[in-house]
Amino acid sequence: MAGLHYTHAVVRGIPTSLATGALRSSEAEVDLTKARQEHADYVEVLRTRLGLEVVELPADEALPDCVFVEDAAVVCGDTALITRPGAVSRRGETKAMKEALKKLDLNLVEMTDENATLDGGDVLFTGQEIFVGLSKRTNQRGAEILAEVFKDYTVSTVPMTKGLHLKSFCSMGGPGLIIVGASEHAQKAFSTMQQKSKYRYDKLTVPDDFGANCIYMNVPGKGHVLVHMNGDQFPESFKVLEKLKDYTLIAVSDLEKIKVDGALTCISILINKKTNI
Ligand code: CIR
Repeated sequence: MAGLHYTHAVVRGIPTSLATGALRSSEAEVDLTKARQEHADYVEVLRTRLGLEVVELPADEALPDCVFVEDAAVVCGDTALITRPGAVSRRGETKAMKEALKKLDLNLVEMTDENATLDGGDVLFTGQEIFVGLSKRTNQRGAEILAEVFKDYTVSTVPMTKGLHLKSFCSMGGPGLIIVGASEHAQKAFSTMQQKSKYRYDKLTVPDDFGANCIYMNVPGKGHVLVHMNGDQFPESFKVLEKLKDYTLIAVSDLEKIKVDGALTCISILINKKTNI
């Protein structure tokens, strides 16, 4: 499978404004020092354990959610679609992302249609095809533009009834394997994906929806590697993931960013330059 190898990552710093200004569904108070430490540890994992070249963009105080870079662009092969995020307060995040991806020599396409919205967190690339959640942040027009840009792949929509983004409750766990949360809406979304696909996917259900948000990579010399949230956060999901055979499992902490609805995939954009460019 071509798609689940990566060479580069783009991340962004955490502004102080995250604590008070980030969009969120809960009231829990964010400890910025801890959040920054967790983020530094995550970036270190990308660099040293996954062997990625990491581009770090500076935080922007005017953009409280800017650490969640995944939403500002969708990168697949040598093409990057700069999105039009669903939340107006997040639209400014695309500027720095566009410049960073340009420097990486990707072919850039910008979503300029004022009727379209798309957050990268709604986009699940399986290596063979793309699923896009129709959520509070991503609409039909956004999904259509995504399909026009990534013509080499089938793009199927997944209507969402709950949850922030499609990947708030699922992610790739390996070639042909999707990790899915146990909630009714997460399971329903998986069934929709399976019904719309000509491929067969294995499903690994974990008890916690957020616990299903992992980063899978096939790392040269290491094979299957899965970065997942540690046992302090989702002990029951952790137990399920621990059973994955022949995997290198890397546990990281995401406690502070979860308070503002950010999971593990949200805080990096993964790019494959070697094989596709
Ligand atoms: C938001 O509500 O937009 C941010 N507080 C969290 C975004 C998380 N991003 C993602 O799931 N891709």
